[in-house]
Amino acid sequence: MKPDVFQAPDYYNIGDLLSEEHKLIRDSARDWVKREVSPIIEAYAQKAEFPKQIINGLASIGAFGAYIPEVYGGAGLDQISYGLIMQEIERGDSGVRSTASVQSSLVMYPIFTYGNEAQRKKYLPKLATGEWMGSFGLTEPNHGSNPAGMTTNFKDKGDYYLLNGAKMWISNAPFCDVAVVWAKDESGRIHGLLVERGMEGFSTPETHNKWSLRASSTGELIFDNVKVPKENLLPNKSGLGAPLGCLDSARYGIAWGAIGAATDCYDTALRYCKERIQFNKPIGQFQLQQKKLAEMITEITKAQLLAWRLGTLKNEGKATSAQISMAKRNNVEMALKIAREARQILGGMGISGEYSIMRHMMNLESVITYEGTHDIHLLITGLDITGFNAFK
Ligand code: TGC
Ligand code: FAD
Repeated sequence: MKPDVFQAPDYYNIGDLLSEEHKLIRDSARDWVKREVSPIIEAYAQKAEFPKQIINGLASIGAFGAYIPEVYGGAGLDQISYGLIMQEIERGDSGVRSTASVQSSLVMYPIFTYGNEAQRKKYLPKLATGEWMGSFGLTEPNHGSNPAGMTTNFKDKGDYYLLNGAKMWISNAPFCDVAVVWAKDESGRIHGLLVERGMEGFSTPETHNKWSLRASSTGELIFDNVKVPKENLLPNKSGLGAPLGCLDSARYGIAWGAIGAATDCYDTALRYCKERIQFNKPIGQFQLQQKKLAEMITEITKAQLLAWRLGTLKNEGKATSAQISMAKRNNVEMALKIAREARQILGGMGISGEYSIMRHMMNLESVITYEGTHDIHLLITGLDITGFNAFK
């Protein structure tokens, strides 16, 4: 892969809206990605392996529990800082951002928000340093967009809960130390359970043959009569709203992350069009290539403003789930379209692993599907503005 010479576009001086602390956090994450992710990521994506050696570095830039209080090992930062960290990581690779999103928003967040003090103290410090890695099991083979239909269940056996069922498409599953698992009790109510590696009957086979998010490890969570200690149930919230609340946090991070992937594709295409000569001119002199680039920077700028405003609403505790859905949906589609256009600007070189564009493009095909598909987010907006539920 070519050396990383990325320069971040900021057409509307959105950087001026950030505090000095935000800029420091963004720049240290950006430097770390240049140093530790860019040189290795293409090789790991090609061999379909998560680069475990970057776990400590991810922890050091605050990627694990950015907004979790310091007393539990988190970085104690605000929501804009969390977004900026996700943006910079996904500039490197969506799969690496996935690992960080899951750890922060889907594992640490529910333990912090729905767990008791003993659970917070036991798990959060280890998750913040990356000593332990987590996964989040909501999706099942027959229940993806409709998690309310899940069949994974547990029975109260007096001293413990007996857990049975299976989850699929689970990021970090093959190497996780603890899984936040959503399952129904005997009355059909959904609860979160903390299932640890090593519990008898718990296995995590890896999912192979992915063309997307190849540098992220994906797998199943299988529960065959797993005896889960009663103290491993998250006590402070139950019902579908509990996992969906975690998704709000992860979807918010993705709205920022997608900007990172888009800016990497745009920056690569902009540089290439000034250097590549055809018909005795740089291809950037042709109007058709300028149209592509002008539209890209316009869409990136709109997405940056959306993410920043959403971040300020989140900091004030005012962001609604529907506002988060709109930003996730818009920004991921924006990034995917930009990746496709940027790939064309590079011609044949666009498909080569010498450049990051094709990897971003393939990754974004997962990002547009997970954490609620593009269509599900449209229906969430539709419900919010009309009051009519078109899911069912
Ligand atoms: P519905 O009846 O609408 O809601 C059930 C309860 O949940 C509440 N609620 C929410 N709470 C918090 N945040 C949200 N975003 C919420 N949306 C709904 C709601 O108020 C209600 O509460 P209560 O107290 O009245 O019971 O539920 P529904 O069954 O009709 O489903 C609605 C729908 C389709 C929007 C929802 O099921 C959905 O979002 N489906 C998409 C599933 C999804 O996103 N799965 C993601 C799996 S995790 C993942 O992909 C990780 S990838 C990680 C990575 O690698 O980065
Ligand atoms: P389906 O729900 O079967 O949807 C298929 C199509 O039907 C989609 O286009 C969808 O939009 C459409 N559709 C569904 N319902 C409706 C409707 N009511 N109206 C109109 N159209 C509809 N899950 C986790 O729990 N944890 C993870 O860590 C995780 N990581 C993932 C990592 C990767 C790489 C991938 C690909 C997925 C991951 N997922 C994870 C699962 C992801 O959240 C689901 O794939 C996603 O929610 C969609 O579910 P599905 O694949 O079953 O598609």
